[in-house]
Order: sequence, then C-alpha cells, then structure tokens
Amino acid sequence: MDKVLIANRGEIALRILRACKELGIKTVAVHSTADRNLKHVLLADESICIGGASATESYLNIPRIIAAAEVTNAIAIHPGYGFLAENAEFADAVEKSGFIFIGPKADTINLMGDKVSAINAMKKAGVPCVPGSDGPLTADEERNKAIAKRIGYPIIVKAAGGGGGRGMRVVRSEAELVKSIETTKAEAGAAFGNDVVYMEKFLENPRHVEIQVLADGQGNAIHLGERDCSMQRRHQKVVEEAPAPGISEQMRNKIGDRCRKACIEIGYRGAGTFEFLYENGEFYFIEMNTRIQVEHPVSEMITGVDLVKEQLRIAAGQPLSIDQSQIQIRGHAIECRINAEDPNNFIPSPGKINMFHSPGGLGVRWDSHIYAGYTVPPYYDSMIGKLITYGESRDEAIARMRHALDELVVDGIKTNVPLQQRIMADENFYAGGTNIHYLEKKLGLS
Ligand code: MV4
Repeated sequence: MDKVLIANRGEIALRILRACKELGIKTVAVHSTADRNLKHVLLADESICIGGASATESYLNIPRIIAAAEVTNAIAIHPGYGFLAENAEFADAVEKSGFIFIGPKADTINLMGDKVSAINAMKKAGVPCVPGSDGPLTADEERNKAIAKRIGYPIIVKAAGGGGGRGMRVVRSEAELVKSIETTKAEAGAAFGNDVVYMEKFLENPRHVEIQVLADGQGNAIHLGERDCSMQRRHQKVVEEAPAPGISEQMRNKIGDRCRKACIEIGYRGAGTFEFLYENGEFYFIEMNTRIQVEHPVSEMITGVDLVKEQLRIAAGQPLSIDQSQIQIRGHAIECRINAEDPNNFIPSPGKINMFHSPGGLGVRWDSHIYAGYTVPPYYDSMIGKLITYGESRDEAIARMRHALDELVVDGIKTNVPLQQRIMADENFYAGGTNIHYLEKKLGLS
C-alpha cells in the first residue's frame, strides 16, 4: 500500500499523515477552498482542492474524493472520523472504484448503522445489552405497553437510524407511551428517512464506558481496554480517560473478551469501538462505532499500540501483529479536547491565531494542526486540538494535565481551556467515576 488519500481535515488528517510517513506511505491530502493552509495539506506529498468551503461541497463530496484518488493513483482512502467515516455508500463507492477503504466492509457499516440490527448482532454474539424490545416496535399499542411493562418504567424510545444522541425520548409512565412512540417515529422518519424505533430500559445515571478493538477480518481480534467518556455536554465529549476509574482488571478482561469474540463472529475489520452504558457494576451495549475515534490517543498511551498504524496495516491485508496476551494496560491517560469556543456560552470562536505555544514535557502529547498565524475557519467543527497526558498513576496524569493546560497558549481566539482547567480542579472529577450528567449539572445547565 504505497499511497493513501486522507479524506478528512484538521488534527485527524495530520494524525493519519504522521502514521503514513512513519510507514513510508505517500500521502494525498484533499481539502476545501477554506483549508489551503491546513498543516497536513502543506506536509502531504500531494494536495488537491476538491471543492468549496462547505463540507457538502468538499469533505462529503464522494465523486470528487474518488476522482482525486484516481488522478493521484492512490491505493487506499482513510476517512478519519466524522464526514464520510461511517457512510456505507462511500465505503462501497471506494471499493467499487478499485481503492481500499480503510475501515470495515460496507455491510458491517450498515449493520452497525442500524441500531436494531447492531443490538441483535451483539446480543447473539454474547455482548450484554440493555433490556429492551429486542427489535422494532410495531403499531400494536397493547404490544408496546406490554413490552414497556415487562422492561419497567422509565423506558427510552430510540430511532434505529439515530445514534450519538439523536432521535430518542424518555418515557416515565404508560400514560405518555403511545404519544411518545408516535412523536419519536415521526421525528426519526423526517431526520433519518427511517422511522423504525425500538425501546430500552432507561438508565438514569450511567457512565459512558467504551471498549477499543482492532480486528483484521482474518479471524483475529484484540481489545485495548476501555475509555471513560462520561464528561460530556450535549453529546459532545469534553474529557476522556483510560482506563476508566473503578474498572477492575477482571471486569475489563470479561467485557473486552466479549467484544473481541463479537468482532470475530461478525467478521469485523479495522479499528472499532463498542459503546456501553455502565451502571451499578454492569455493562450494557448501546452502539458500535466503526471508525477511529477522536479519543483514540488515550488507549494508545496506556497500551503502546499505534491504532492508526494498525488500521493501515490491516487495510494492507496484514494479519494483526499482536495478540491479546501482548496487550498490557499500563498507567493512566487523560485527553482534554481543546475547542475554539467561548468557555462560558460554548459559541464557536473562529479566527486568526496570533501567538501559539504548545505544552510539553514527559507524558505530554499535543495532537493538533494549529500554528501561529493559522486562521480557524468557521465552517467546521470547533475542535482545534487534543491535549493528552500520561502518567504512571491517574494522579500523575491529572497533575501533568493541569500544568500542560497552564502552558498552552492560543492567543487571538477564545478557547475552552478555562473550562478544562475548572474540570481538572474539580473534586468530583479528581475522585473519578462521575456520570454522564455530571458536567451539565456542574455548569448549571440541567
Ligand atoms: C441511553 C441512556 C440511558 N438509558 N440509553 C445518548 C447517546 C446515545 N449514544 C445513547 N444515549 C443514551 N442512551 C438508555 N437505555 C442515556 C443516554 C445518554 C448518554 C449516553 C452516553 C453519553 C452521554 C449521554 C447523554 C445523555 C443521554
């Protein structure tokens, strides 16, 4: 695999470029008219402008991306995260055009994109799921009431085509049930073109804990432990860490092994993440992500495995270079997402960065494409970098994060660094194990 086209932008495009350079793979950057000065565009072997600033004209433009791969003779396409990363039509178009899609098969993306089929597949493979309807709800009101009664209120109605917090509604009593199903169904049909809905027990105060996996599609799969991503606001993760506080090695091995075996059973290929809700010592599968994720660095730090390099090796047809016995969890890693936004009201703050100074030192990693003089465009996600610290203990990782945040200087635009400093000084964060509602409550938003 001698040339990879990077179908993304920002920090992840740079992360992929670095992995390619390390493996001696040539790189093609594709970019919008607003992204001519992105760091990875300037560092790539070849760069091609594929369209206008809006993502629909460029990073979501399938024919343009494939045309760019054709004219540059790329072998494979890495989708990164967001944009087309979990678009089965894109994966299919890439393969039908004779290129390698760096990710799972289009069929697997479809299987996981439909939350009902994803849950069925995982249940069959022995992954613990939330008690639920075990399939789509029908128009039979009495049947729906019986299902809810069996599960026990509160329940949550979710759209099969949703995910990531879109298309769901909590129902606390039978009186609201019929209406809530109807409304969720109508909203889902309009939003996703798929009005299938299903039901689950609503967990009131869970943590979001996810398992990282790698599989080669040749019968081998490994898990790389878990990440805790509970520190979030409006379904946007703010801080992630690995391992998750309070998860014993025995629990990790048990749930990790279920995920590993599920990967083998469904013929999974590439990097993937099993998302769980974790409450009262139990894991409940909710969704699977079929891409590399923003927070992948914390798993890299505690395992020493370069996940993006592994993605490239798997896509080249190589079997996994490591087996489960070679994976050791060591130390603790924390990631703070750094966004160009007002720390008080979360309004995006694009613009020119005047002065920039990156933090450093032992156990400090800065994954970012920004530089002094770079202008953050207003058209895309506001994340401008990820600050990751590692320590032998969680305390050491936190101490390093506190100082690294103090060292970081991004002048000219507003950033959420002050918010991250508040979180790193928070006594409940320090204690570990806060749930998915903690940050919004702390901020007085719920
Ligand atoms: C849930 C839940 C409680 N019970 N499912 C939101 C995002 C999507 N991935 C699933 N989500 C949830 N599903 C049951 N049965 C609570 C949430 C949820 C949530 C989950 C993970 C991270 C943040 C969240 C914020 C609000 C609600």
